[in-house]
Amino acid sequence: MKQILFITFIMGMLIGNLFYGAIFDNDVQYAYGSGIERDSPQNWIPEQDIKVYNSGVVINVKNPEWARFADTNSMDPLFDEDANAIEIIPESVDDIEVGDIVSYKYNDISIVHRVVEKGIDEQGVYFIMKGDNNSDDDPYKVRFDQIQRVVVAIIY
Ligand SMILES: [Ca+2]
Ligand SMILES: [Ca+2]
Repeated sequence: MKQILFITFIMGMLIGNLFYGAIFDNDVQYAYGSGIERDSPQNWIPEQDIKVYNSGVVINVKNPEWARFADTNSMDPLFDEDANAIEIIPESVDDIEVGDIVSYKYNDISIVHRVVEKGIDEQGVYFIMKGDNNSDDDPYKVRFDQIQRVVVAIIY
């Protein structure tokens, strides 16, 4: 039986009613520009699983985990130490694609970087990771058993 957990963000206290109209009346917002296409995260949470009410926001997601970040700057400007994130545990190697932001174990630390390459070698599937703000890829292949979670929402 699949269990659905609910996360409720009480935004009513944080965002005044005046701002609701400005934010939520526009269904689609455009980030205008002429930049090149880059790999973005997959659509982990379908639109119908995000409910926006006057009193708050409910995101319907299975097995959510709360996450915070260390101030390493490697993912600036996307998120920094004050951001919170919702992460989920991926079920299989097929779930992870280029563009996703995942946390993985390396030695005793947890690193949160973006998948920039997915390939196959003699040991199976591997991922190459990179901090958005780093000039170089992480210098090793990451395997699925090192991957802990996938970032599905960032909250500022
Ligand atoms: Ca894109
Ligand atoms: Ca920083």
